[in-house]
Amino acid sequence: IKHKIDDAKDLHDEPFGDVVLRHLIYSVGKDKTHAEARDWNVAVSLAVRDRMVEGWIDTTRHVYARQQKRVYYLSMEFMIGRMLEDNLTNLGLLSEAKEFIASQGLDVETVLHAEQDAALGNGGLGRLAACFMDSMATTGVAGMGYGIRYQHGIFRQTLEDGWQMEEPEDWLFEGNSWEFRRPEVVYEIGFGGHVTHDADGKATWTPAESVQAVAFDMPIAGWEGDHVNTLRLWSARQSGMMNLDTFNDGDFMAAARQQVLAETISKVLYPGDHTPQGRELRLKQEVFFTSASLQDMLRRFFTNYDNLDNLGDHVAVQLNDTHPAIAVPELIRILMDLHGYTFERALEITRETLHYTNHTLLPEALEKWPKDLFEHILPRHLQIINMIDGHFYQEAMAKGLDHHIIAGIQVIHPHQQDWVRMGNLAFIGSRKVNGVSALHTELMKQTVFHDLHTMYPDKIINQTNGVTPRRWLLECNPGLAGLITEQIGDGWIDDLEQLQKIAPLATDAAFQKAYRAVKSANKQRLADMVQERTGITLNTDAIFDTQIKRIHEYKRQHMNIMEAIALYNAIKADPEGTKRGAAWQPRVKIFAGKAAPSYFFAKLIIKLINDVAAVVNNDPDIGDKLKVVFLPNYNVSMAEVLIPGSDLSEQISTAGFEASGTGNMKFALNGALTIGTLDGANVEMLDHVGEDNIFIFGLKADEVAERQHRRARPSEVIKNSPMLQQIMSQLSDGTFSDGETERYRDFLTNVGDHDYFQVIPDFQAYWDMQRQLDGLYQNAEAWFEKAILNTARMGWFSSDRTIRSYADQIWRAPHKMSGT
Ligand code: 26V
Repeated sequence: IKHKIDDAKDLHDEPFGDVVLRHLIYSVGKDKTHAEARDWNVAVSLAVRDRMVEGWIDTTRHVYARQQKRVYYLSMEFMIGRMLEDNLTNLGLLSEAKEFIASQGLDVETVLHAEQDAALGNGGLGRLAACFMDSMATTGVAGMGYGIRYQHGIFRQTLEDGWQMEEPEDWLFEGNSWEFRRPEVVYEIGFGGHVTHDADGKATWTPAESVQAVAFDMPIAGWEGDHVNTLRLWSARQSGMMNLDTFNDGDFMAAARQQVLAETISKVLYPGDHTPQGRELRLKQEVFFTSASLQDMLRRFFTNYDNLDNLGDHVAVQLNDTHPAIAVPELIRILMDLHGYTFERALEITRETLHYTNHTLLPEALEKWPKDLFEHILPRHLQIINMIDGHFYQEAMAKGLDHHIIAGIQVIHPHQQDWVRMGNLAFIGSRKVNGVSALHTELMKQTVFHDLHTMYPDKIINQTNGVTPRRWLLECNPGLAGLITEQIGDGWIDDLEQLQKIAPLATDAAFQKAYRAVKSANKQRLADMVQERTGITLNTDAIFDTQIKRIHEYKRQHMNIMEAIALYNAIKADPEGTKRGAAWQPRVKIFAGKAAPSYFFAKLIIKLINDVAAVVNNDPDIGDKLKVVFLPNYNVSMAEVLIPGSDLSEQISTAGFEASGTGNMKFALNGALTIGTLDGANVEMLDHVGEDNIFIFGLKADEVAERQHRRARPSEVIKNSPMLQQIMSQLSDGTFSDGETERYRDFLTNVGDHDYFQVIPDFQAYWDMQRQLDGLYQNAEAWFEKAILNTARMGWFSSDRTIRSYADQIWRAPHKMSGT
């Protein structure tokens, strides 16, 4: 790749190592003898960044010159992880950089990993946004991500006596080599105040307070570094200078206080994922980044066009869940109050421009704000929402909908005026609304958005999630990536369906051997990490059985740990397996994930996992046959070790509750077999890998819904299951709680009496499938044939495919075809 930037010296002629050394001295300010790993990491990062800048400026020029349609991805969360290896990879500099680092007598891993994860998200939604940034750049979409530059990302999880503790995270402490501060890009964001109308009815909103949003940009290079997009994150600062009058009065503290208050807005990420917290600060965060982003994109729009009539032809905005849904009234407000459009026309333009992705059907995760709070912070926006509701009512009447039905889907229910419902707002204000897997999209139509779907039958479409093969195969699993490239060349990296070409090798003895060797090495790397972080020694001949994701009842980590208890009991009762007539297949159960700080039951599940681990791992009767591991502080970097090193992937959510899942895709791509329910994207993985190669069990979504509807109780099932009875009595008799009988009381009530998430009715099928997998694992050829077929058939789950599909079906935006 060569770009022509007039005033830039041709950096490609300077050896990469020389650039690194120059940065070490002149940017970091250290010489070789004093530089530490982090200093080298910064120097290498700055050297890569230099090369990215050329493509970045070039891309900006091209997009501008061609007036290419722009796509804006608005997301409260970006779960990026480390960036150095990603950027080195996409720029084609990885081996050069590694050689140079080694030539300086340094440990390559230590230098590359001396970077804090950018963990500006909670889980799946934020990680998807990060994969999308990579894929938009790779597929040549003129895409820009907009979010918040949180000073503190998701909390650091530690364990104290097996209980989760939270500590603040401070990713920016050592600086961020990737960002460019843009002090000239700054917007005012208003809150509160009042609205006046002039004689013509034109509204003027006078906010009572305002803060400034300052831009920080990070370049996002696609595969081969040609196309470089921007992730623009907003940081909050006090509007105007510190109040000088106050300052001169000597009340410095009062002035400083104002500053702290303003900066609070981008201070910290909300750590809940599906547990809502209706906090004023969170609403302000949403308004803050959405308004800044809209102002910024319109400023850019006006450098090309002189009116907003055809905004939707040139700009597509994607709302990542409802968090930026305030974009609907905000864009209408800008169009009406600042540019003189009528309400009807403003709504039309908005509905040509905005699109909304839904990521969960869980009722408690659907955002709604108290109307009073909303009115207090956003008086003009509330007026506009009322206009939207009025207009929507007419539209719905015209389509023959019943008054009561309409009430149920308006933004504000006319008879229960206490809530502003953001899902309805996003739906009504958008051109397209999408779910993230086929099943989830179907359930959206049938349940939460049923009546809105009847009214706009073409609005909801599916866009099944995907993952970037650069981070989630090429970088995290260099052994497997190398093996694949040896066989089929490297075209798969940006055309993942080419992996099909390795399918014929699934039964090839030499290929199997090489594939197994890669898996063994990855398991060893994982075992080393576990040893280092927990002191537990793992037997790498065991099945590495891994469940990594946020801790939540619907994801059913508790079903998994109950299965571990049952297995422990079975091994205790028959240590050599003589009674069952077969030796036990050794197994390691690995868990990692964070619980929302206020979610007591999820924290109790973590405690239970650790309690079970303490008993099982120290029982001499068990030895290597079973180990239970909980790895604290799960993050993207940890996933990059866990996923390639696992044999079995746990995707066991209650059917109908996991919108898609993306971890499921990463594991299968890296050759782990899936044990899972017919939920989310598992359903489509089954279609692609074939039923012989995925291990599906349990109730289907409609069966779950039916049982939940009639409040079916688990007692009957427990009565007929000695296995479950033993688990339940051990949880109440203190077997796993040092004799303390109260600790798992809430657990027993939740699962034993109500069991909303259907752990009990699914348990036997889950156990049976696990034992079937034990048997399969003992036939290595059969197991690895399936593993290889998983890798070969997961190509469709590349986020490049997802992004091209959004570009074609939603954004109507140009992109590069695959493999070109
Ligand atoms: C909801 C809330 C509620 C208010 C407090 C803060 C907060 C933060 C995030 C959310 C939405 C969480 C939804 C989510 O992460 N969904 C996940 O999205 C993934 C990408 O589409 C998908 O693979 C997972 O199945 C889905 O759970």
